[in-house]
Amino acid sequence: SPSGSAGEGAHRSDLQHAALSRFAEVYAHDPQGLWSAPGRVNLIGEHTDYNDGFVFPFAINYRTVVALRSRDDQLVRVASAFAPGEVVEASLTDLEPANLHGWSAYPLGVVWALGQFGAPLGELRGVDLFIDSDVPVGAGLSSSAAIECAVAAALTDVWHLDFDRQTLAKVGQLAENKAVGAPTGIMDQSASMLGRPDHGVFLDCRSLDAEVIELGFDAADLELLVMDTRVSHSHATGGYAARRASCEAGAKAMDVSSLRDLSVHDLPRAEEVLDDETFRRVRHILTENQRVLDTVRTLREHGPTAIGELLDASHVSMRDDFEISVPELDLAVEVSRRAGAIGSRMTGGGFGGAAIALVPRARLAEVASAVTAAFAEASFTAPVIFPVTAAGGATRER
Ligand code: GAF
Repeated sequence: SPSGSAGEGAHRSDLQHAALSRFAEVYAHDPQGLWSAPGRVNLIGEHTDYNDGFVFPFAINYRTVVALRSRDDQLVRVASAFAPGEVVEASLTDLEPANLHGWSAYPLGVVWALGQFGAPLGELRGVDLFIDSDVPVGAGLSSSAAIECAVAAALTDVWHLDFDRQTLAKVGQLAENKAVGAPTGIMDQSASMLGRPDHGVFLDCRSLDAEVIELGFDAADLELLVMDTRVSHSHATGGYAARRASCEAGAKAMDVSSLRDLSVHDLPRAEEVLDDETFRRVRHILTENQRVLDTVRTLREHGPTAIGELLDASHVSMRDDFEISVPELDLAVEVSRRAGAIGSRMTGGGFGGAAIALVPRARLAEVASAVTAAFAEASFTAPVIFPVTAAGGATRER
């Protein structure tokens, strides 16, 4: 469970040791190596990724670890701390997305997706895998991308595949889209592959050009607080896909291949052409793309204390135009702001999950207790509130 940034090194090594010993228990031999990949927080740029737009997430100090050992045959066996006692077996040569279910669809989906990107699965040796994670599940922090990226990084190493990090992000996305069945974009896997300590990943989802940009929260005495509402979301169900469909319909009605071809200057025409609901969906995307660019520029020119209003405006746009917020997220945002956050917004796909608040260190305790108290007052499930720091991307740990 979330333990904050304090003692991250010690905590990270605890998670690794647990995975190493659980691997040995399950498979009766030691793993040959250990890999990890982080979850992410999106600072700004929501639902813009599948519209070929801009995003600005960062990898966080919560990770998924994968212990692995090669086999002499073509079996892939996967076990995980999420499903104690269960070992799922598949053959490298007959993996099909339609046959993958439950938690094992994530790792096995990645194996299949590597094959789709050209890995010669028929010529490779199988593996035993064990997966553990401290990325909160269902909180909108991309626990699924963390699994996909950790598995993709591990397999790429042991199979000596020549894939760069952007390609591995696409492999993870393909697994998510086809094996898990969530029609998500490229943001989460990109953040998990490309993250760097104290940096955000500014990504153009059309060209896939990525630039890491210093966040400087620590130097400015700011903390990024995650407020997990405990309202569980799933992107494999209705709302996310419906928003994606609205965006596609909006682009079509505006006669462009994607909303990236439009900017805020096209809003007057969009308002004439589109029905009210589609117009509001499109307005969110066009203004959000602009806010990502403004955030990156503001951060560079004036530092992180100056980006608060952009975070606030992003939340309002998601709440009113894109309509993906829930009362718990709105409350967390509103109360954290009143208690001293300089900016606050829901993060991730929406319909639950977490909000983030950028908070002066001196106000941290006050913000957390105000939000907790407001949730109790509203009879909402108690939120889980913890700071995160920007961490490095997928890597071999040992
Ligand atoms: C989820 C998806 F996985 C991302 O691709 C992105 O669309 C995000 O929701 C919304 O910005 O995390």
